[in-house]
Amino acid sequence: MKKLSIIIPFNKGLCYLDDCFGSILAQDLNKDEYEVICLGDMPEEGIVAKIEQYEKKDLPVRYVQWIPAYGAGYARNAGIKMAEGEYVYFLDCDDYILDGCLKRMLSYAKEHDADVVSGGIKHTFFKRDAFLADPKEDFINMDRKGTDTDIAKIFADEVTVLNMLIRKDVIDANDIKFADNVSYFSDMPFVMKLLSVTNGFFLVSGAYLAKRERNDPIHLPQLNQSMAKEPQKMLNDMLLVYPESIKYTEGQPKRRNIVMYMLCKNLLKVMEAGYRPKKELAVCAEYTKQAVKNVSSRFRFAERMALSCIAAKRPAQARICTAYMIINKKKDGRFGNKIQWFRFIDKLIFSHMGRKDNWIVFESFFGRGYNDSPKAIYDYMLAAYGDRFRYIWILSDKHKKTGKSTRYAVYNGLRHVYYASRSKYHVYNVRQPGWFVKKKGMVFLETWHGTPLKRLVFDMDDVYSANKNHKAEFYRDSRKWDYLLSDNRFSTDIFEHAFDMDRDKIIETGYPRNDILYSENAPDIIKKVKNNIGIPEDKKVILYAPTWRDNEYYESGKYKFDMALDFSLLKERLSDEWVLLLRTHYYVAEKLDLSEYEGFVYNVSGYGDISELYLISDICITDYSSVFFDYANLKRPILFYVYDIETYKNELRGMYLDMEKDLPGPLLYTSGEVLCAIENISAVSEEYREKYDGFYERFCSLSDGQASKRAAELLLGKRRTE
Ligand code: C2G
Repeated sequence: MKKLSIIIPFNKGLCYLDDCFGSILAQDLNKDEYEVICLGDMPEEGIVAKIEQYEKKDLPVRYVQWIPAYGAGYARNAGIKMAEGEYVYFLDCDDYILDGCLKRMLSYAKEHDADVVSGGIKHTFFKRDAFLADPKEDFINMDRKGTDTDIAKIFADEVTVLNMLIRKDVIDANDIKFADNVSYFSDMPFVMKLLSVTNGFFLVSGAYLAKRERNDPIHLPQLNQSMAKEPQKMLNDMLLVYPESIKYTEGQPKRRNIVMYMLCKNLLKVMEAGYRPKKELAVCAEYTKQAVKNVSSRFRFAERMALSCIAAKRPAQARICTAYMIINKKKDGRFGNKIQWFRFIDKLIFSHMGRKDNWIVFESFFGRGYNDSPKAIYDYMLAAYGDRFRYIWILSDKHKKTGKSTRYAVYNGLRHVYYASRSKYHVYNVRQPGWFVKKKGMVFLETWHGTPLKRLVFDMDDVYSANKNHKAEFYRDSRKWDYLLSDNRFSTDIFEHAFDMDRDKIIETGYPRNDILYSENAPDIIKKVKNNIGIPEDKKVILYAPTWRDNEYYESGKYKFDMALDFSLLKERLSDEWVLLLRTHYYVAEKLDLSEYEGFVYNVSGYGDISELYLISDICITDYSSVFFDYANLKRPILFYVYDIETYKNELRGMYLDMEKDLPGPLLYTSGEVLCAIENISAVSEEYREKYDGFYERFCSLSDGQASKRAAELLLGKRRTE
C-alpha cells in the first residue's frame, strides 16, 4: 500500500504548476511510496503536456479531467475516491510545499499514530526559487497535540484543509466530504466533521506550505479574489455550508465559534462588496442572531451593529453601518482620511459645477516635479495657444507657477480633486491617483515615462516592489486612458500586452520630453543649465543616472539608494577634467551626504528635468533605467554599470532586451571597469558605433523635436489617430 496520496484539483494557473510539482519532487519521497492525483476541473489548455513532462521527471502522477467545471470540492471528493494511500494530502495547483514538509509530517503521524497532522502555512507573493520565509508566521514552533485554542488560531482567517496529512480510513469510515454544491467554503464542513471524529489534531513544526497570493487578479484571480466580485454567490455558499458545519461542533464551543465567526466575517464582506441580503434575509437573520451573540467581541462597533441589524432583519440599517465601517477601515482619523472627505465634497459640490472645456491638468511623477513629457506638452501649448486654455499643474508641494493662465494644486489635495473633477483634459506621465473618476467627455492622455527595458505589469511574474496589488490597480486605472504615447514600435508592442491595452489607443508620437534634445537653442540651454548647477565651464560632464531596485525599499514609493559606484576612485582619477552628476531615481528617498566628493560629484537628484541634464553631459552612465533610450537621441557614449545584473535580471524583473547583445554601450561590473571605459571613451565609442546606429534607428527614429506638437494635437482631437 502506498503511504501517501497527494490530491491536486486543477482548473487554471498552468504557470504555477512547475512550482507545485517541483516542490513535490523536492520532498525526495520514494517514488513507489506515494502518488499524485491531479484532477482537471475544466482545465486550461496545456495541462496534459505538463503532466507528461513531470511523468518523465519521475513524478508518480495520475491525471483525470472532466468538462464542465464542478468546483474544487467535487474534484477533491473525486480524488479521495481514487486515492490508494494510507494518508491523503490536499494541495492547490498554485501553492508549493517547502522542503522537508511531507517527510516531517509522515514520520510524525507514524510515530504518534495520528489521524490528522497539520503543518504551518506561509503566505507569499513569490515563486518558489525566490521564496523568503516570514518569521512572523512561525506560529507552530514545536510539535504538539493541538488544543481547541490552537485550532481556533489556525482557522482564524479561513477554514482550510491545506497542509494537513489525513488518514484516509478516517475519511472513509466517517464519510467525510467536501461540499460539492458550492464554489466557496467547500472545506468548512469537511474540516469541522474531521475535527469531530479524529483521535487528535497534531501540530508539527518545520513543515510548511507556501500559499501563493496571486498578484494578477485580472487574468488569474484566486478564489478569495473573485469572491468580492460575486457577493451574492458568496453569501449563498456560506448559507449552504453553515448548518452542516455547525452541526459537527456540538458541545465544542470553541470550534462552534470558528464557524460562527466565519459566517459573520463573510457576511460583512458580502455587505462591504455592496450586496444586501434580500431573499436570503430570513435565513441570514436566523443564523446571525445566534452567531453574533457568541463572537461579537471579535468585531468592531460598526461591524457589530451591521451584524445585529441583519439579525434583526433590518438590511437598510445594516447598510448604513456598513458604509460607516468602510470609511472607518480606510480612515486616518475617526471620520475618514482627507481624500475621502475631498471626494465627498466633489460628489456634493464640484461634480455639479459643470465641466470646463478649456482646462487642462498636467501631472508628472506623482507631483514630484514640473518636468518630463507633460512639461514639454505644456510649454508647447502655452506658446501655441496661450491664454485660450487654463493650465493646471499638480505638484507635491506648494509651488506657485507664474503666468496668468497657469494654476497649481497640491497632489491629492482638495484643489487636485476640484480640477480633476471639472477639467476636460488630463495629461499624466504615471498612473493617475486611484480616486480619479473619469467622467463622460473627459480626455485622458497618458504620456508614460520611458521605453520599457524592465518588464512591466502583466509581463512581470512576481511583483517584488512594495505594492502587491500593483496589477489590479494598474488595470483599473489604465482603463481610463484615451491615449498612451509611445516612443517607438518596440514600446507599442510591449504596452499592448504588458498593460493589456487596445492597440489603437497607443499612439506613436515620440516622446515630447525629448524635443529639447533636438532644439536649435541647445548651446544656449547648455550654458544656462551648467551655470545654474555651478559646473565650471572647462569641465566635461558625466551623468550617472541609475534606476531603483524593486526589493530595496523603506515603504511603498520610498526606495533605498545603493552607493555602488566608487566615487572616491573616480574623483581621484578624473576630477581634473571631469565632473560627475549624480541623478537618483525619483523613487529614491535617501538623503545622501556627498560632501567628501565636493567639486567633483554634484547631486542633481532634485533638478527639474533630466533631459536638460542629458543635454549638458558628455557621457551617460546608467543601468536598467529607460534613461538610455532617451539619451541615445544625442548619439553620445553610454556606459552600463550593472554590478547586480544577475539578481536584477533573474529574480527581480526580467528584461525585454538582451542586455548582453542589444545595448549601445558596454556592460561594466566594477568601478574599475567604469573608470577604464571613461579614460578610453573614444575607443569605446568607436567599438560601439555600428551597434549604436542600429539602436538609434530602432528606438529613436521617431524623434524630430516635434513630438509635443503631435501630442498636444492628439489631446485636443486635432490629429487623426490611425
Ligand atoms: N529618471 C530620472 N533619474 C533617474 C532615473 C530615471 O530622472 N536616475 C527618469 C527618466 O526620465 C526615466 C524615468 O524616470 O526615463 C523612468 O525611470 P526608469 O529608471 O526607467 O524606471 P521606472 O520609473 O521604473 O520606469 O517604461 C518605463 C518603465 O516604466 C520604467
